[in-house]
Formats: sequence, C-alpha cells, structure tokens
Amino acid sequence: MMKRSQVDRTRDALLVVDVQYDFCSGGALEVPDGDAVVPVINSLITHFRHVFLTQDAHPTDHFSFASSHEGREPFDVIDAPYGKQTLWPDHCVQGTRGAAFHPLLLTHPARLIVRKGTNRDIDSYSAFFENDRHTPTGLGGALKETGIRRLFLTGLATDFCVFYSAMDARKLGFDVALIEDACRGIDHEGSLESALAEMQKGGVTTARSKHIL
Ligand code: VGL
Ligand code: ZN
Repeated sequence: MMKRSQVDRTRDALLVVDVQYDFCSGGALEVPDGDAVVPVINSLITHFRHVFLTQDAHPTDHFSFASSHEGREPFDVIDAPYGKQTLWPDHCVQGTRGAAFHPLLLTHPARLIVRKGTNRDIDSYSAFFENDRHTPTGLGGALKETGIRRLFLTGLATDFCVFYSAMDARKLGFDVALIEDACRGIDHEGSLESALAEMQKGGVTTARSKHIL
C-alpha cells in the first residue's frame, strides 16, 4: 500500500491501457466489470499533466484471432515464431466500434495515444514492446523525453496488457504503481493471481485511487 502522496505533475504520468468498447460490457472480449474503471480513470485524469493512452488496433485478419487459424478456438494457445500466443475472439478491429474508446472516457487530455497490435503478424500486449518482447512501440522514448520517472497504471486487462506494460515499464527503469480500483482482469485460468504476484515480485507497487488523489 502506498503512503498518501500527491501526484508530482512534472514527473508522474498516468497510463490508461485499452479502455475500449470491446473490453467493456457487451464487447467482443469483455472484461468482467470492465466499465467500472471509466469513472475512476476520469477522476484521476484531471490530476495529471501527463496522460498517455493505449489503443488495441488490429487488422481484420490479425494473427492473434482464433478465426485466423483453422480449427482453433478462442483461448487456445499456439506456438508463434516469437513464442506462445493465446488466441482471442476477433476484437478491436481497426475502424470498428469495438476499437473505439469507451464513450465516457475523457480522452481529450491525453498527450499521446499509442496504437498497438497494428502489425498483422505479431500481437502486442505491452504498451512498450510487441510480443516478440523486442520491437518498441516508441512509448518508452516518449516518456523519457518528457522527463517522466513514475507511471500510474490503469485500464484493461490487469492480467494481460496492463501486466505486460507494468513489467516492461520496470525494465525501462520507471517506478510503477498499479491503481487497483482503476483496473480489471480477464482472469483466465488463474492469470490474474499470477500477474499480480509477478508484478509484486517485479517491484510494481499498488495503490487505490483515493490514496493518490
Ligand atoms: C488485451 C488480449 C488481447 C488487453 C488485448 O488489452 O489486455 N488482451 N488483446
Ligand atoms: Zn488485442
């Protein structure tokens, strides 16, 4: 638990991961209670000068879609050239409603929106590196050039895109705090519990929105 602390408007950034229709209720890859993060994130956004958003944005025939692999079902795991890849229902297809941000999310204060998963042949969970764990999205450089030292992480899903973003941010040398009430997980076969345990081991601290506001 973090001590009550004020946000440092110069060095802290809020990272809002994938708060899009398809991860919210009625979406193609619905995260249980996903919509609940929206009012929490909106109240946080006004306290930060530096707000960064990510947007999952796949082409129609994306490699991570079960529909791109004959005889495969969502949540099957296959061997990709870059390692294991979980297969998903078609989601966040570029230019569709499912890829749009939740309509109530305050997106306008964001200084940068990072699209990821745009390359057909490789998935991208992390806001920083594609799933080959190597190809950068550019966000790390943008944060460093902006003088950011600490990241507050919010969004969907805690056990996939938020988790990989948090771990990569630590690798890049940022301090990272997960805002628990501003995230929700998919929680497939224990993925939420193991993600939380790994983040803790990796030096990601946790906070609740009321403690940082
Ligand atoms: C995500 C699975 C596939 C996420 C994105 O935002 O956590 N999960 N694409
Ligand atoms: Zn995706």
